[in-house]
Amino acid sequence: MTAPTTHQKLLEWVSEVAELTTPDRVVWCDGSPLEWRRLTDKLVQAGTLVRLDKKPNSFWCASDPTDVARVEDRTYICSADEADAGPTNNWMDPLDMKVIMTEQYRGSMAGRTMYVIPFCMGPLTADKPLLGVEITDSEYVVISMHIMTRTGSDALALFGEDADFVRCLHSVGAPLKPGQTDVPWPCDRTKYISHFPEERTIWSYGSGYGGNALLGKKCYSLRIASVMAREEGWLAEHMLILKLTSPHGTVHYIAAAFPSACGKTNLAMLEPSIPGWKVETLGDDIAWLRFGDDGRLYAVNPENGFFGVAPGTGWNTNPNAMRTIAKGNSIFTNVALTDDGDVWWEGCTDTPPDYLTSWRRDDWTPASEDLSSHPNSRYCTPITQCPATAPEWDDPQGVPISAIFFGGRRATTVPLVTESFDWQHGVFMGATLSSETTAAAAGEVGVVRRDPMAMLPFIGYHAGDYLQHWIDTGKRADTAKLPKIFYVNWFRRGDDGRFLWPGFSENSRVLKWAVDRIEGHATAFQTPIGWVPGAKALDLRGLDPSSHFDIRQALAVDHDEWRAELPLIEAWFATIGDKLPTALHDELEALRHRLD
Ligand code: SAT
Ligand code: MN
Repeated sequence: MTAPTTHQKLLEWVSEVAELTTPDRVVWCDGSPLEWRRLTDKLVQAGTLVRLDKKPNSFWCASDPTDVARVEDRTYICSADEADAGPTNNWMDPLDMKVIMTEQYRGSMAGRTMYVIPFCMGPLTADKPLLGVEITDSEYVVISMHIMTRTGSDALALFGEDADFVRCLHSVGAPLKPGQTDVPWPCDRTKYISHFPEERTIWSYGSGYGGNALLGKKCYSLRIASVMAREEGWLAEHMLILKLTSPHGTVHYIAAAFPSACGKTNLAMLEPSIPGWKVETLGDDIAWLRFGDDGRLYAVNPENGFFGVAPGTGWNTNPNAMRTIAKGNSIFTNVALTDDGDVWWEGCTDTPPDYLTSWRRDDWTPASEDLSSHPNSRYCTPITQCPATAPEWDDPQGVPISAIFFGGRRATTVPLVTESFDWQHGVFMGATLSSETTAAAAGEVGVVRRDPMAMLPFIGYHAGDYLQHWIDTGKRADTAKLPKIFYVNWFRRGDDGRFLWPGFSENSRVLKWAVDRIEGHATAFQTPIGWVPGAKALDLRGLDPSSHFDIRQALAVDHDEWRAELPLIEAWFATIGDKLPTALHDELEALRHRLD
């Protein structure tokens, strides 16, 4: 096949990789519906995908049971200098890593097709489109990239003769000997997800799943982009972007950072419970924030689809996600398959079907002990299909952000909502963000860990430098034009373990309070940790007063709990080391002082 480009460096890189990995053939992807058809047919034949009867152009997929989430312990930032990776990333010398991985890649695509996927993160019409090319031996990756990025000929047209692009090399690491039959989900026991920030290069080996393999997502749009953003004076963040319209037609855009699987997608597509208010979505996972000519921060979603956690997504928790996937053109990975060719997962409907094929490909009935779907199972679906998508989601200028929300999953201590005193205090809130771990990453579930700006696994450089960059970003701007920063916790529980706040669509009441604060017509109490509303300041009309929720307790600032939090924050700051911004140390001392 002749290459559809005259970009010399790209051509050279493609032949170098082909020489190393020895695929049977090289295919340049054009991103067309025909290509989708060809590859999905091939995957159905291979047993990787099952075509769904009940959703048009949609597929069920079960991964190898060992390849189900991002592998943070196998994820490396290979900066030239170890000090640039910092204590929160795994580091290896780039040359050493390349020696190891070159041997892994040698012959790794034998018996397979090597696909070259040109793609663009963010609108194709951007002034300076951010381009990438993923080379992969996985058809599943190609079709997922169709959904998650702007891919194919339209993207390749932007490369010209010599445009810069991020090199993303991926192999599942499962070469086939002549005549050897393939497995439905090829992968290798050994895995590496390596980033070379100075070279804007990503090398991924051994996994076919999600953020390990769809390299435009976390690897490029967060880890590599965060390095670019620091150099160029912008922010690449793990944030949803939503548009909130009041009954009077006033519009505010909000960006919000939560660790994986804390309800970010649900918030992005929220259906407000308060009459007259409207939420539209511009993105559910990643935001690139740049200053506009007017001095405000503008957000762009670099992605083109949603890669959402399936379990817990249902008509009562996220009807817009359900409507989006009902339109088809979607891939479902590690959920359960129904007898009549549909998908199901825990929380999809109230009552499970009588019989399912589980994500492990086993027979499953409601009496089964195991879950039908993996807790990190996913739907992958185009953003354009979401009825709640805002028309301006693809605007290359992005949208001006009024508020930034940080949130985590905490059973205690952290109130439903707190407004920061100022930008620096807001950065402190983000820097000390903590959450109980979920199934989105391999490892133990339910442990409280610090997760600065929900970026801990995604900062492509030293966490201390990253926090300093946040502080500096505030200094570069006119304070009045900066977004206000809020800290939320939908997950606080009472002594008896019950949730204190109903969450989901009721979270619109918190959004409303936040924009009312921005517009200067909502009250709050000054507390040691920031501005916190009294129960009367929240619009609670229509909320069942006899419900078992306890708004007062959800909003309470317990000084003892916060005093107990101080040494935990101190210990977390100590792990960042010398590069912790003095401003954040000052904020901690100021908090201690206010609690005395
Ligand atoms: O696997 S992904 O990194 O794409 C999803 C997530 O962890 O949020
Ligand atoms: Mn995420």
